Amino acid sequence: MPGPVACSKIAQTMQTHTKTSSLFLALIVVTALLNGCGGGGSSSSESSSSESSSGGAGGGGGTITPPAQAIWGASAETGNFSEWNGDGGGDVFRRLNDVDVTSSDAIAEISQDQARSGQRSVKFSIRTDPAFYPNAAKAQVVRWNEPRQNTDLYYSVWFFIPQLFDVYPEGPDRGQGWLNMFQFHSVSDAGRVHSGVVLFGRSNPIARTNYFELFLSPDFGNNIGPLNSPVDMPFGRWFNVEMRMKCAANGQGLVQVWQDGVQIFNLPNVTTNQPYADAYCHWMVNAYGQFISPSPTVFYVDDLVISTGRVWQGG
Ligand SMILES: [Ca+2]
Repeated sequence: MPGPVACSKIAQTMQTHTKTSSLFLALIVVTALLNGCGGGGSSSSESSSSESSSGGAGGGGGTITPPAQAIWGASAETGNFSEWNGDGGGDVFRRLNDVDVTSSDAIAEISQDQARSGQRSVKFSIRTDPAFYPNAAKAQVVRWNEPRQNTDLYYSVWFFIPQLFDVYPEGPDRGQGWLNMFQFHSVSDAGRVHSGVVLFGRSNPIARTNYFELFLSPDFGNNIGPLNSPVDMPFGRWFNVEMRMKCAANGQGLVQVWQDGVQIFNLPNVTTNQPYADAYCHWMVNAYGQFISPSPTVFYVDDLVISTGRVWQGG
């Protein structure tokens, strides 16, 4: 953890560069956050920063990442989605059945309801009750620049889920409810798109718990059924999910996932990309689903980082 001098230096750098690009400013902010500088935000950000640095969020040790390894970040403190789409390397989407909408049925917005850093985070809100069927609502942020330039990277997100959610075991057409929260698509310039790797949010209605399920597309020849995390998903506090994702065809890929620094999935030698020279991966964090209670289904994400090395250092 750096001392006040280091944090002061970062703050000076931020002041010097307030007129530079939002992407550069965002990287400085994330660097400051990753170094435990807090940012002078709300009390909630200070408490969560303290929690993460002590390992109290559920395992592991610290969360300090060497700044040189972080190649992109988003703290939502710009008040808009410029960290995502300001450089053309990503975007934000609000959709029903994959058609863009502006209604309250699918919302992705910068919010001050919750914040892990500073005063803002990204809020997702989607309508998911059975009466809304057959619509599938999606609120989503995407980055494609970094995974296209480097096929083996670490992707870190802090989630805040306000309350327990139930994914209905059966919807009105006997279809199962689902909530896609973190995923990679395999995309090609020729227009081939496959949902390759997904973290679904699942619920156990008996135990009253939520947990992640990892899904790898059988379209790529993976003979791996959905895998359930051994760790419950907390609600009412910030928690971290980090995935090392090697985007590769022909069994050369790798998927590792940690929750609050504790490894919950480790799948070497899997296929995560299509076997075409022009195929690459997109990273998406989203509320995307159907048949979920409560509706609207709401959660927040903050302090997202893409890095060439582990973001959570204590796991
Ligand atoms: Ca923030």
